[in-house]
Amino acid sequence: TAQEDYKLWLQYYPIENVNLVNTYTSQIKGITAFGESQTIQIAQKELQLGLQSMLSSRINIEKNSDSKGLIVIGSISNLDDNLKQQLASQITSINNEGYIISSTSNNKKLLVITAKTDIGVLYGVYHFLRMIQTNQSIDNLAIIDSPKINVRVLNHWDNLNGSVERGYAGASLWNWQKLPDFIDQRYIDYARANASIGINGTVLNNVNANALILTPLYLEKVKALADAFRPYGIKVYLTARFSAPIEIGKLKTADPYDPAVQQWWKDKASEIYKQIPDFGGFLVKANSEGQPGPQNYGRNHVDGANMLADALAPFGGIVMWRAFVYSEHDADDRAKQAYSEFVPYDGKFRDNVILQVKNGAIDFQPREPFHPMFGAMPKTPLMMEFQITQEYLGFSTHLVYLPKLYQEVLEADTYSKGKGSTVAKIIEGSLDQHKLTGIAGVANIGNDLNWTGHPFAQANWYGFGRLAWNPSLDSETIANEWLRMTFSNNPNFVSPVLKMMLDSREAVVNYMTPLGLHHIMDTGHHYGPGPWVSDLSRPEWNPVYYHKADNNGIGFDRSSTGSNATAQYAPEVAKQYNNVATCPEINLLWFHHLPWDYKLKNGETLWNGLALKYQEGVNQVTTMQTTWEKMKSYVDENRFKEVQMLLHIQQKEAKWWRDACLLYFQQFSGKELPKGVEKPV
Ligand code: GCW
Repeated sequence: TAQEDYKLWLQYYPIENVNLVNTYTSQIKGITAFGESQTIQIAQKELQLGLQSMLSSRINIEKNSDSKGLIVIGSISNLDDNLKQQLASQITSINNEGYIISSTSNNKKLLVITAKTDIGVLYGVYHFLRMIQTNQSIDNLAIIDSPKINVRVLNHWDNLNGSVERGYAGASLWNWQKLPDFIDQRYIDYARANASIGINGTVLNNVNANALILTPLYLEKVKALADAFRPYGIKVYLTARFSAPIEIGKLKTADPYDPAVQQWWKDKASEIYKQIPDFGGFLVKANSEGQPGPQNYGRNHVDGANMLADALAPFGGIVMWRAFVYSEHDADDRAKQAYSEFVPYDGKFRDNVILQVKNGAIDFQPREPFHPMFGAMPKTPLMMEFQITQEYLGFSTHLVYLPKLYQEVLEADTYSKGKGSTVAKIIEGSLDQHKLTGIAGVANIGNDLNWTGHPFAQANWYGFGRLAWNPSLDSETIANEWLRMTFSNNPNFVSPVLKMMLDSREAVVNYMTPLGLHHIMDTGHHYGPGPWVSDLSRPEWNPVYYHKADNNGIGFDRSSTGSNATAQYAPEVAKQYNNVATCPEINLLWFHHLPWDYKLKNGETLWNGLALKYQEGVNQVTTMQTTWEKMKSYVDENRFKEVQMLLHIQQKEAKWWRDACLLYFQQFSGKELPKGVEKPV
């Protein structure tokens, strides 16, 4: 039923294996919770709900921890002295959001879930439930875990009128008209889902910002949401429109050097914190795609970001200043602009500023090499911005498992401090010793019954959260747990569908933009192919700018003989990308313009290889369909049919992509399609 869609990965299906149920029920005799907070009450309720549902039996709440086989939850300071002592040494190794799940060695055989804070306990409870959901053993547990990144936020590109920029799952969740007095149950369910994967912040509104969100009328509504989310460990952040002092403050300017402007932001911050004492801070898109910013007044990003940072600092707030900027003035290579604009300011930002950098230098493509800013600003904290919503990857119509993409970027080696300087280590702050660390995911959530439009797009929200907690997790592990929690533990289901998910990312790359091609989606909406588009007023809006196909060949020369964007990487990386022989073929046409008869590593010509990749993408989607057809007996009817229909569309559209791109590029290559590639009809 539609209700199953709604429950996301928190289905808590009854465990089918009777032996396993017996083992668990012999180990779990009840729950004791220490502490009074709402968070502890939520943790207790969730644990009871989950266990009762999965074990199909009643789980009692006990007042004390005297009897055998109890699950004891509570932050360390609330536990009894005996337990406190037992766990004293372990507790020092976690941070404020971390937790410990530990079986006691005494004959009571208690299972203790504890932490420094109640939020940590809630995270521990979700970890424990996940273990049961995925049918793992709970014998002799000694789990110690902490998030590796501090700020783990969703970015909602939600407008105040209820629309969602690049949102494909219905309208915004936030009902501004009914807030503050009406708290939709959906807000609670949203917070719960986020808490279950460790997301601890949410930016409620679009980076293309409307200043009205900062007016008293809206702040009251924002406060209501913050109050609803707080027990789940989720802080609220807002986007700050740089020109707000003019638009809602009646000032003549928003110049960051103007004392009246500075004061306006200080007053605004204190007004916000009066209502929301744990307000997270501001996210800012400035001087990008028409948004106002400090450059309008001849100032720079540092001036703008630091002014806002100074306003928030007394209250502990942060500024997430986006690095996604590009202008028509310097359009020889859009990929170079963010680096050029920001790297000179390394070390100049306040301590409570973090730069939010997209994973690649162009824009959330199916595949991009990692953004050269990672590793290039060691004195400035950088946070990652991933897109969970599939703007360039088939909206919520195509099944694409994104954690595969995220993992590829996180594992990329920047060489900024020699081999092993991965992007993950930079955003964890471990490479350059930063205390402020963060990761953002542009949400794919809307008010669709199933939250994300495509049932499998839920995995992208889930996977983002899991990687935000621990960027070293493997995307396969994440897909495996998500499938078990969301659908079934049956190996006949899990293993083929797991493979389908893991292959889906490469499939979309193959049928849309193989071998390093990028940004050839039809313009504006970015859905479907449009490599021919060339008539838009700004050069870098046109797909032809990115593929540069002509009779001589195809690809964007960003090597030292071209735009020299490669020079923005560490020498080791630049050298690898510059040389066509060492440049990974997955990035080939990102960095090189090559003749149609250039020989690929497999011996095929570039033209044939490209055509074969497009065909491979189509074939992969066909395989996904075949896999899914066999899964009918493991999945509820609604989700089975939805995915079946969506895969059917994806298959049609994979062919559309192949045919459109190959017919278009063929005009330049002047060559026949190789054997194995279906002729367009
Ligand atoms: O990917 C592009 C989108 C814009 C978006 C912009 C950004 C919010 O096409 O819709 O605006 O990036 O990230 O700022």
